[in-house]
Amino acid sequence: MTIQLTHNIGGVATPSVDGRTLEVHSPSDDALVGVAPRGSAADVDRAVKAAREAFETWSRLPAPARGEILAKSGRILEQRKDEIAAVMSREMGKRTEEAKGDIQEAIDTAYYAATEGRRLFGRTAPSELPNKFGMTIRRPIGVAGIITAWNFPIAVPSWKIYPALVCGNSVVWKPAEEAPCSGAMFAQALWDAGLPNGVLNVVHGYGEEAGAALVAHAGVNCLSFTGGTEVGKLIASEGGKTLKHVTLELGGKNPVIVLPDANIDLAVDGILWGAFGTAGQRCTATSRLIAVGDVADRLLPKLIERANKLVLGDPADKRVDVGPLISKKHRERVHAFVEQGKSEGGKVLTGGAIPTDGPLAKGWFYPATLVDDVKAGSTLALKEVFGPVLSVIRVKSLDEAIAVANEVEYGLSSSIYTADVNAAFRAIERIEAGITYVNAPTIGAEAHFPFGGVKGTGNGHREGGWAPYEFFSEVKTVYVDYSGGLQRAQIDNRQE
Ligand code: UN1
Repeated sequence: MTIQLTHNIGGVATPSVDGRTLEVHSPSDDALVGVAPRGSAADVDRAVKAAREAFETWSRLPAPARGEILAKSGRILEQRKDEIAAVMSREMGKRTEEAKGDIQEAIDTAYYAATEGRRLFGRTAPSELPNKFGMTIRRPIGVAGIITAWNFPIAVPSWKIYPALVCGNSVVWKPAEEAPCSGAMFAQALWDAGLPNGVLNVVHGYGEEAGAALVAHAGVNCLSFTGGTEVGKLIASEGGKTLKHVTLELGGKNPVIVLPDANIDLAVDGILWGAFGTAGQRCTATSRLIAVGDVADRLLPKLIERANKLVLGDPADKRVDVGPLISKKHRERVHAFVEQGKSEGGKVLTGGAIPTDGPLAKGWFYPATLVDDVKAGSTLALKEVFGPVLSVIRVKSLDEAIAVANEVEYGLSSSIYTADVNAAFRAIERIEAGITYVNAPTIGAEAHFPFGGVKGTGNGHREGGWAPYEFFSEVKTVYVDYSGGLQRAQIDNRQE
C-alpha cells in the first residue's frame, strides 16, 4: 500500500499550494513506497507564519512542561518502534535492526531533552559593585528551520527538533525527500504526545525548492542542517544574509588507524562494522584504513575473508548484512569512485562490481569493497564516497598515519586500534576530528555526548548531549541593582 503524505502546517494536514507531489521509491526494488507533497516557497511561507504564531504561547509554557510532551513522544516512539522501522527500512534501505537503532537514538534524545527542560542553566557571578546582582538566563530564539538528510531519517532530526522545542522555539522541518514517510511518523509521535498545533510544522519537498525557501525566509531565526558540505556552505552564506544562526553537520572521510600491536580480530570486527554497516552511508562511516607497518599483511586476509561473507540484499531480511544504496544515481557515483581509485593505482581486493543477477538486479545494491594501495593524496584517499568502500592506505609510522588522517578537508569521526596507551593519547590529541574512538569503530556515537566535526565537517557547533541547547537559545545577561542609588561600573568602584 502506498503511503500518502501531506504537509502539516499549523496542525492541518495539507497538500502543496500548487498541488505538486513527489514519489518515494524503495532502493531495494524500486517499488513505489509513498507520495509526498512537493513543497515550494508558498508552503514554506504558510508554515513559517504558523510557527511564528505558535511561538507566542509555546515559548511561554514553562520549559519543564515542554519537556513532558517530549518525554511522552519518546514513549510513543518506543511503542511504535517496529512499525516505524519497517517503513524506514523500506523507504531508504537501512537494515531493520539498524532502523530500530535509528529510532532508539531519537528515544534517548527525547528523554535527555525532556529533562533538559529542568536545567537550561544560566549562571551567576559576583558583581563588581556592592548591592548588585548579576546572572544569565536563556531565552528561545524564535522559529527554527530544520533540514535533514535521508540516512538517519529520525535520529538526526531528533537531535535538532527536541532541543529546539525544549528551548521554547517553534519549528519548520523539511525532512529528506528520500525518507519522508518515517520522518512523518516521527513528527506524528510529537503531535500525538500533545504538542500544540503549529509548534512543529512539516513541509516536504526538495532542497532546491522548499529547503531554499526555508533558508531565505526572513521569519526563520535559526537553521540547522545535516547534509553535504557544498550545500552547507550555500546555507551558511544564504542564511547569513538575514543573520540567521546556522549549525551545520556535513561530510566525513573517517580514518581508522591500526598499529602493529593492535588486537587484530577486534580491529577486523570494528572495521567491518564501521565501513559496511548502513552500507557505508553514514557521515561517520569508516572510509580509510590507515595500516601502520606490517599490520596490513595480518589484517587484510581476515578482512577480505569476512567482507566476502557479508550478505547483500533485502534490508528487512535478518540474514542480510548490507542493504542497498539510496539511489541508482548514488550507486553510479560510488562505483565511479572505485573506478577512479583503480585508475590511480588502487587494487580492488574484494567487491567493486555492480550486481546484475537475481533479485539484487532490481535494487541499487553495491558489495562491500576493499581497495588496497590507495595513495595518500589520491581521489579515493580524499573524497567522501558515502558507500561501502574502504580504502587501504599503508604507512610506516604513527606520525605518518596521523598526517594522512589529517590530510582531508573533513574532520568528523576517527579511530585508532592499539594496545599502546601512549600511542592512543597521541592520536587523541593530534587527529583533527570532532570524535576519536580508541579500540572501537568510527560509528556509534551515543545521544548524550556532543557530536560534530572540525574543518569542512561543520561550522563549530555540536549536536547531541548538552551542546545543542546553547545553539537553540540565546543568553540574556541580567543585572539587578538593589543599592537604591546610581552605581557606575568601571568608575565608582575605582578610587584614584
Ligand atoms: C550520520 O551519519 O549522519 O555515530 C549520523 C553514528 C550514529 C549517527 C550517524 N549514531 O554513526
